Amino acid sequence: MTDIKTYGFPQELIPAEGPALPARVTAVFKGRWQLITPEGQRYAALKTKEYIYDGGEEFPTTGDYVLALPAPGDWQIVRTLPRKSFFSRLDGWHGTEQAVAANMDVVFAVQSLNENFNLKRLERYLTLCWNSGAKPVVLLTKADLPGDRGRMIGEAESIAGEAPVIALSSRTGEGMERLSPYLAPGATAAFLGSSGVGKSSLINALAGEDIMSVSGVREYDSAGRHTTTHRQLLLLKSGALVIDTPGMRELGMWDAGDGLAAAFPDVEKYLGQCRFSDCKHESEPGCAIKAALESGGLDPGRWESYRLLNSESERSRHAARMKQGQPSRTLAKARRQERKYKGKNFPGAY
Ligand SMILES: Nc1nc2c(ncn2[C@@H]2O[C@H](COP(=O)(O)OP(=O)(O)OP(=O)(O)O)[C@@H](O)[C@H]2O)c(=O)[nH]1
Ligand SMILES: [Mg+2]
Ligand SMILES: [Zn+2]
Repeated sequence: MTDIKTYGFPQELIPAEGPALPARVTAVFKGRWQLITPEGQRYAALKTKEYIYDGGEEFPTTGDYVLALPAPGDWQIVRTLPRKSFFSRLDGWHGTEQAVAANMDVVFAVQSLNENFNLKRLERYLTLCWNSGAKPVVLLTKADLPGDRGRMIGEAESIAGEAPVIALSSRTGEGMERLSPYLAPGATAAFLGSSGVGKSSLINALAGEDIMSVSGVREYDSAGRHTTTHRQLLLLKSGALVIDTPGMRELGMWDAGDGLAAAFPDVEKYLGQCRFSDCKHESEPGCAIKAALESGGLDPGRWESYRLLNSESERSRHAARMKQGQPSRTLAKARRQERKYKGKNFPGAY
């Protein structure tokens, strides 16, 4: 018997009686879900009726809590339970939302202290991280490499807002202890960032053994190799759960929701202050943004980033509306409500 709660499964979502059992998605392959269940690791498919014909259930992703019907072969997933957090990005090819991970307490936005370091990309990650509902933390890896790490750390801190910035090295162990507050038993942390920044190396260092394969090539040509090929949730001996993810080539903005305001408090504080409520912040009189830019209260680079991410987010919101035939506001609200499942009564028995 596996105690599903050691995998972070909340007590209040455990059904009082069967036939469906509680499970957590540890990986997703083509049409096949890897689960940790009370009976150990199992594989499952989605039950067509609930997911396709009735279409009411959200497709589960790595980290999701689900209910599944046991079977001698593949189990059947019948329900995706409400999420406390959810990270998604734009699937640029299909113009749709791509789920990355669910039910994280912390999301580590990982960059390395070399040529991978990029503030604009970090702003993009932080926006989506804040919107996920999990706590974002910036990890700057490979602190052992020579280079101007002081400058890079300072720059990252200047845009990170409330998100802590941690410089560390899985090679020397420097800074690794600063991760422990985020890795309590039962807590889930996802590692997100470009290929080659050292996400799997960090997980191996935390695990104290090589549980994920790591690119063997040297740093300078390691970028873009994509050593990790699928998202995987792992239980560390310490009791924490980590989600390793393949490096993302690009991080397209999905509807950033509340994420923009959280990632850009320095911009947000001026919004709504303009004389005209529909101010485009271009040449209108009484524009608070323009005034803040002129007085130096608002950094022009930050304003530019905000505008870009906001317009990308608007575009995704519009695309979502067209696709789903319902206002995205409703979707956003539904998602917010989903997050607030805590303490609510869930019809356990399937
Ligand atoms: N110098 C140094 N190199 C590191 C450190 N951590 C990882 N590396 C190297 O960086 C390369 C990439 O590491 P990975 O852990 O595979 O990177 P990843 O982020 O998991 O990459 P993907 O799985 O492709 O997304 C490997 O050659 C590691 O040896 C570190 O702290 N210092
Ligand atoms: Mg990896
Ligand atoms: Zn304005």
